[in-house]
Amino acid sequence: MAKSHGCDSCNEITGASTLDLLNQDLAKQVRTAYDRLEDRGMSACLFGSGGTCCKICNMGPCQIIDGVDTMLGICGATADTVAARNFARIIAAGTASHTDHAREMVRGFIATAKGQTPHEIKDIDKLHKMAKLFGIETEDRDKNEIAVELGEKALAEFGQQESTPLTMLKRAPKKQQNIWKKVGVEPRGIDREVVEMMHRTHMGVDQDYKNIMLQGARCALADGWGASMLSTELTDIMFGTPVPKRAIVDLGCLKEDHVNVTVHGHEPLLAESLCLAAEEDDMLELARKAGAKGINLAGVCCTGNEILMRRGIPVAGSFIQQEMVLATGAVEAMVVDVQCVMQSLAQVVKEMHTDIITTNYRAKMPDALHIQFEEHDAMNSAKKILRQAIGNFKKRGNHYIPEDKKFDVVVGFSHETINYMLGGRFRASYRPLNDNIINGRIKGVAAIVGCEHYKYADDVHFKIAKELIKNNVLVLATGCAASALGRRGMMRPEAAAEYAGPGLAEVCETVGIPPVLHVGSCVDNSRLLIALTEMVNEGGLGEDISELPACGTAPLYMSEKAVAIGQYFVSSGAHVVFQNLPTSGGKKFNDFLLKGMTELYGACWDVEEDPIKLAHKMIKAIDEKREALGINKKQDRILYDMAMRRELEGKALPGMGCGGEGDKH
Ligand code: BF8
Repeated sequence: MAKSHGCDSCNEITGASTLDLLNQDLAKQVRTAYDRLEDRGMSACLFGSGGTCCKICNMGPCQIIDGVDTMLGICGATADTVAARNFARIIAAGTASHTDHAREMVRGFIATAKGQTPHEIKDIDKLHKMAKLFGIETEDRDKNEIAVELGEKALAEFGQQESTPLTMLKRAPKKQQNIWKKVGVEPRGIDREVVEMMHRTHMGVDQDYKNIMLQGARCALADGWGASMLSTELTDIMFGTPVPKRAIVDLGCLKEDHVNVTVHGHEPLLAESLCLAAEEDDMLELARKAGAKGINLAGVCCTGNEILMRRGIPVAGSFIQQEMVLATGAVEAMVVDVQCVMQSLAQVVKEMHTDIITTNYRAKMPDALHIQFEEHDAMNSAKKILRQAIGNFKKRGNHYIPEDKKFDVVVGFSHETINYMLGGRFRASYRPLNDNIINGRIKGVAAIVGCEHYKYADDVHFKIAKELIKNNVLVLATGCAASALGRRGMMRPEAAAEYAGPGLAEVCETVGIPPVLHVGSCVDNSRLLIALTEMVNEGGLGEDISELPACGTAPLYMSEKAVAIGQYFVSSGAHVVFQNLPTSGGKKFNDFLLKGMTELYGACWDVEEDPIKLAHKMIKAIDEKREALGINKKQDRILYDMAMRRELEGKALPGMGCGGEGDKH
């Protein structure tokens, strides 16, 4: 392997498609993040990494050293205060990103209900459930009328100023709600919590790290139980709640004889419109005239996860593969909106026929083409984008598609799916999951979520998941972590027999599910909050989330959003392990995150770089909960007898397991 791509021995790159591509002459001409990481030639600043570089006012920047009196901030700020302020601002930025995404989805939802978009209100059942939660009358009312009222009430939650907690908090277990009330962290309005967080971390305001983190928790909760949950649910109502689907992931999903259009970013309004437009006769005719057999849409990052979950559209790549997707030379256009889009993309395609098309006024890029996506004229916007891509097909030059590098996946595990998958369509319930946890077949539930980045090996998610499922822990995955696990074959039902411990394998094989379930995009981590709540409500596993044998990790966190997600899980009672946190420079503050928070929420943060040790920290956390619940006694493994199998098999999903015709949904 050549020295290029920061890949001397390729220790950090193990993904088969990436290695294959980087070995091609075409890709060797492209500068990727691996090259930039190596070329930078300097390690990360210790003050920045430890969270003690303060650049909040212009007296500094001040580098603080904990315990050294001469190295306080000029204002006297201590390492703990500075680390807490910086950490809280990361949460605020992450929350703002999810919030702004969610607001766009709610606006799109209202426009859809008013008939101003090509979409429609699809999931009436969920519409009614959400309407009930918001106190909206549904009887004898048209679905669009209900949806307009729901959308407007949801939109009001962003700007809400009063001290009424956000509506979605009511979905949490009662005890959880009481904890938040007692600690004083119930979010009041979504935007308000971000603004207050930024204010409280301004120079000379909140100087008590514990108090700063009360607002940090409130801000993060406004993300998880507020913005993200609204986004997930309203998007489901509009585009359909995901149900299990077979699909493929990885670079091999690009097609030689099709116009390849990749959709990268986060807000699915654009991607859904492209999906509709790509099926229209005039677009297909245009593609054929250009010499292509059709239009092949493929996703990247979380937009990819959104259309994968709902439509089974393939994911070409996740965060660390975005440059690789382009380096194939086989993509006619990469259409981007907001978040996690690297500025290098336009440079990667400089000598290629590919257009990088920005589509959102909030996110433009030098050297890219901008075609504004107008939600009120969505089809025309989408067609304009597709026309541009089709026009490039004939110009495709040297290219290489690693065609054999793709994996089958089964995706679409919304919390509703998990519900009827294990409980059966006519008796949807988390009971069988809880029972299997109580009887020890399944040790517990782990979430592997969040990003990827270039500083660690690309098989970290895989190693963690393998260790967890070997120990009978059911894994739920979202975001780029989910794509990474899909690329390692962990989302095929057969993965249960290959990797899972006997108890988990037995349950997975009986129901016909993979041992790693794809739950969606990063915003869809809110689905995990609801799944955990359902487990509590089902009974037998404690009264709040902190009592459940459950644990989460974002082992390759890159984005600020991952920290907001981590904090809303911790504040909701779930133990969370990251590879590192930018807080180690403030000892007392760091200890507070890693231990002290437990007193408030029954859960705290944890850090561990080694993937196997990280998995075992998660298993230990799960075992401790089992111990506390009194269900950790060594039990003789009870094999399913025929009657028990028949009982569960009757609940399997169509096309998976042995559900048969009778259980179609
Ligand atoms: O929201 S997992 S790298 S794409 S931030 Fe970004 Fe991280 Fe991927 Fe999606 Ni989430």
